[in-house]
Amino acid sequence: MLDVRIGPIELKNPVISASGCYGQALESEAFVDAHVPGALLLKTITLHPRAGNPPPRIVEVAGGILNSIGLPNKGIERWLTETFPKVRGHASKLFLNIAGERTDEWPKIAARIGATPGIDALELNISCPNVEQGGLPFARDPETVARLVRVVKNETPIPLIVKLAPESPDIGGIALAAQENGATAVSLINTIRAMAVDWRSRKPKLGYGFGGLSGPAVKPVALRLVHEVARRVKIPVIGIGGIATADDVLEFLVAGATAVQVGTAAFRDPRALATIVDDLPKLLRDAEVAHVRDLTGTLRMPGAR
Ligand code: RRO
Repeated sequence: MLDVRIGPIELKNPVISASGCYGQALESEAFVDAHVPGALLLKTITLHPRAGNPPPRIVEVAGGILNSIGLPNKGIERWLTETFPKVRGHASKLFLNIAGERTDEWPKIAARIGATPGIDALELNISCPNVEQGGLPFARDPETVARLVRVVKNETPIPLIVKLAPESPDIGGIALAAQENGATAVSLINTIRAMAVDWRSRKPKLGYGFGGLSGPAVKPVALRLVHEVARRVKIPVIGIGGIATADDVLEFLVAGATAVQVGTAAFRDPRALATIVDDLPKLLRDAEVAHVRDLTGTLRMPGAR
């Protein structure tokens, strides 16, 4: 009733943890067993170790949170040798989110991962700033994304999911560039650039100054973009953005997603992933839907738009 396919990957259910919201290993295991989601997707790993951004890294705003974490991590070498052995085999499927700061870092990370058994997909975090282009995100330009997917694909046989940024001028064009260069799927949306201000101190509330908005506030934006992208590409679309209930999951599927990621909801309710997975079968039964896949892309749009 719940199993879905993302290219060659079979997921037992369409619910995946969103990058940054479960951990870089099994940090959230006390709340949600890593086998519960269809796949466990971990927080971004870069080529070199990074300290991350100054605190505060997260602030609450109406309808969600802002974050500016800044990719703190030990780098791919230490993640593979120290962390991965503790995670391997503990999840139904394991997806790793990766990012480079310059174009040549991406294939280096991919080459280090190679064909490592136990990593089922790589999610390319193209929202990250490209230091070679003055900090503009890789996600801005279809040619840059096309090249990135090609060079990563040259180094690893692991399926690639390209995580799209909501602010790309032509998100459908970026998705097509990913598809045409061998991506297995696209996921969207990453957070929306935003800020919170403390007027008394005249300071931004985040240590970095600005960050990314996520949570219920972004859900309508994400639904619209999932719908737009799903109409442009043939590869599976993974919906992300403010999903907090099983109803939210099914809305994204109807809009065109094959699977979804749940992130910010876990900060409010650490058991959210498990509750959502548990609630799906009853919603489907009540609506007499035999299988989640029967819902994907079934949105009836008024007229031709
Ligand atoms: O680490 C972060 O600050 C961060 C990343 Br890499 C991302 O892709 N999205 C986000 O909201 N925060």
